[in-house]
Amino acid sequence: MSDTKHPNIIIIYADDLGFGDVSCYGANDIPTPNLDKLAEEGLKFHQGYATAATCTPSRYSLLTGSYPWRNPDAAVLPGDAPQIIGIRDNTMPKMLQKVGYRTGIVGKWHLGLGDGDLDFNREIQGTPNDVGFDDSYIMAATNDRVPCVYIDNRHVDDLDPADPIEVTYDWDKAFADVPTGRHNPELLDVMYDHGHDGTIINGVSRIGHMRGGQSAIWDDETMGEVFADKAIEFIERNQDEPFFLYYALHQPHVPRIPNPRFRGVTPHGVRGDVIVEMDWCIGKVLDRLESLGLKDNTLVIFSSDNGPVLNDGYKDQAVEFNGDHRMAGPLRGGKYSLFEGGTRVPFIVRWPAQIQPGETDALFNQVDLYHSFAQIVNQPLDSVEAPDSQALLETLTGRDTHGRDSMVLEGMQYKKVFRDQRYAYIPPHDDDFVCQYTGNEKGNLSKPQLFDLHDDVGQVVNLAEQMPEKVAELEEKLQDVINSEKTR
Ligand code: NG6
Ligand code: CA
Repeated sequence: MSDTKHPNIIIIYADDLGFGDVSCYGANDIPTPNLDKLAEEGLKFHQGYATAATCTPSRYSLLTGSYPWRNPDAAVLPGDAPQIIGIRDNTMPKMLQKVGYRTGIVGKWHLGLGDGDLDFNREIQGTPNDVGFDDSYIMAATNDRVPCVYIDNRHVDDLDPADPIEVTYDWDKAFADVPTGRHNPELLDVMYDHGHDGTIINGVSRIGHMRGGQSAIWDDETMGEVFADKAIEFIERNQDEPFFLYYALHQPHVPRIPNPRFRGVTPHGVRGDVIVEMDWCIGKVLDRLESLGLKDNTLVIFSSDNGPVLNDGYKDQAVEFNGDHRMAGPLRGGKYSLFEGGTRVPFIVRWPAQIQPGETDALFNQVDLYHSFAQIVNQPLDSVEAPDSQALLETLTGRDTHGRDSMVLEGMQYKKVFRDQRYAYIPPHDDDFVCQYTGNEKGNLSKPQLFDLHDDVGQVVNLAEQMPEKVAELEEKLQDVINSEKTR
């Protein structure tokens, strides 16, 4: 049984959901009643951050307690990439296993699989099960990448051995007999825009190529429900012991393919519709938690892996239907961005037994969950464990309203921002200001940028020339973190 030293823990993690994308964070015409209820019953953070503005790096940090740029492999991965968390590495679920938790992941993984010779037709070595999860039911990478199949622990679910799966990300090795978006656009339900012109699965071309595995191919329209049901099964199976569930939703990442009953429920086309679908899935899981009598002593955390984007590879009319919806709320930038919209995301924490409902301005980063959970279960961390994770249980539970003094955030490809309690400092970076594919502002400039977030949360006025001492101070602090030993 759980007790307040061993509450159940559920991390609900959206994919590409922006700071302003749910109704409790200001999206008035995207109804998210289940998240609104979670926010009413819990603590709503105004300054909760993902560690990076893309997926793999943020997920890496969440689970390892280490900044992603410390690991050169922590970049957005293809679906056949080797696992980037080593089997001997410390992870949040391993730490919880040590104190008796049952651990599970359902949904998006995107941290690689296998150890270099990945074969989807065999038992896979190098899965979430090898880095701390007792149970896993996942997609390998993203819903726009092959292989488009679910993986149940170490096996592709529903695979017919007579129809093996082959996967490649190399156009030179593409399967001549398999239709692609590039060569067979007449077969598409949704036209690709950039990069997503490989194998056509369910009328949608993906990044990469796959052949075979027909019985195992997922149905995009039911994916939300499949993951919600698997999450519920995990909770039901483990209701009598403390459990940790990492429930990683695929919404609202592209391709956005809502279940038909959610089509048209918002004025914002498929992007709005899949956010409402996401909220419904979360409600289904949280309702079951409540009906099992587990709500009071379960710590539920809701957040997102990075900021929002409209056109991320398909002409799905997200751009046309966005209207005046502000995906990142008052923040500048979105996915891929060094500006606040890249990493500041919805962050809600509910634990009725221990947390008073309310709101907080405290600075909190998802990388801190590891150490903060260790505080709850009273598990000491060794000297190299979760090196960037701060012990912020008091902040997480609302008793402290300050949080971190500072943190390093990542835009793309290890490019960094230094954030203290008041300022965001973006060093000079030699790269594009605007992302050529998505139109999102990545925010790179050849000169330093400094923003006062107290007075200018939208990051309009660059103070760097006016405040050279502040720039120098924050640059030095950034270098200190970069050069610090990877120990605590
Ligand atoms: C990018 C893809 C984008 C998306 C992203 C991963 C192109 C041009 N863009 O490389 O569509 O798949 O990777 O998203 O291919 S994430 O949320 O998993 O980081
Ligand atoms: Ca993402």
